[in-house]
Amino acid sequence: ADISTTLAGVKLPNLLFNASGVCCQTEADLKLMVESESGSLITKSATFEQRDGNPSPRYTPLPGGIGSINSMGLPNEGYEYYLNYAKNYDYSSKKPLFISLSGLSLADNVKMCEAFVAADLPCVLEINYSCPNVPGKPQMGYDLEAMEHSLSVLAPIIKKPFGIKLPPYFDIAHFDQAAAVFNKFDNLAFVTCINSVGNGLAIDFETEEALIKPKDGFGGLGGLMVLNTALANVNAFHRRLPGKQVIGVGGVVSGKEAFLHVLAGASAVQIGTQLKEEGPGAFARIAKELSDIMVAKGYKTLEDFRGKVKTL
Ligand code: RRO
Repeated sequence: ADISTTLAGVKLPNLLFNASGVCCQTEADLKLMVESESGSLITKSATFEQRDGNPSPRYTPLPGGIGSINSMGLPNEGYEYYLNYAKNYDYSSKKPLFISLSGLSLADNVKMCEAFVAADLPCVLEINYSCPNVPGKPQMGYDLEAMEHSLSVLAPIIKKPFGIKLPPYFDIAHFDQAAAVFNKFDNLAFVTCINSVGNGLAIDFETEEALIKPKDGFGGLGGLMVLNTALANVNAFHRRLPGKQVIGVGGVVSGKEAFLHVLAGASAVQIGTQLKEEGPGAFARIAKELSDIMVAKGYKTLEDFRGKVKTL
């Protein structure tokens, strides 16, 4: 089956790529993504300056394959590293490049966006409004006024189509209010739903210890345990943002969950925890599984079933 897609006006040979943060901090990581069967790749969220992030252990899978917890704390090489990567990227490779930016202030986001715009590259920006793990920095996605102000400054600077990475929302009123903000910005082309479910706590039963060190053990939850929250957010924004696209992320371990994300309305699907655990071979496997599901169900393209979840 044809699992190609178009995002923000750029063609992806298939809808799968990494969730920002996984396999994308260094050039070596990004090389693995380029060599994989992914349809695209996105870089680690960049700040203005390089960061080491939080103390380890700061990521662990959870027992039973239910997911993962992380409090990485935005370790990254600094935006100039990713700008340089973007300048040297082979855009003829058919795999478009996405760049995640997560400035610690609006002023930093302005400076980083201006630098990317000045370079006039065909890469696409995804602004991260949802990192849950920097001590003292609330997730901007939960402060709609601050997010609207940020978008009102950044959208005219970026000018071309761009996207934002959102935290999960859990209330219908919040879906309505957030969508009303996003609909004010014409060049906001896509929303990526969801970032990790913030500030979970994982405890080892035997040792009675938290599983990760930062923030007294609190960290973002990902993987299968967040699938249904992710599907709800994808579908809620797909319904509320006509003319915009949604990237689905959360709980994709096989072709089946990728299929469900598209049914909920996703135009592309990112993979985090499963990529971290399985490695880049996950892309070829999940692409094949999704294609097989489509053939079995009689769907030829993603448009045949995107957003077509049936309600009762
Ligand atoms: O680096 C992190 O701790 C991190 C980030 Br920036 C994010 O957006 N989401 C996440 O789960 N971890």
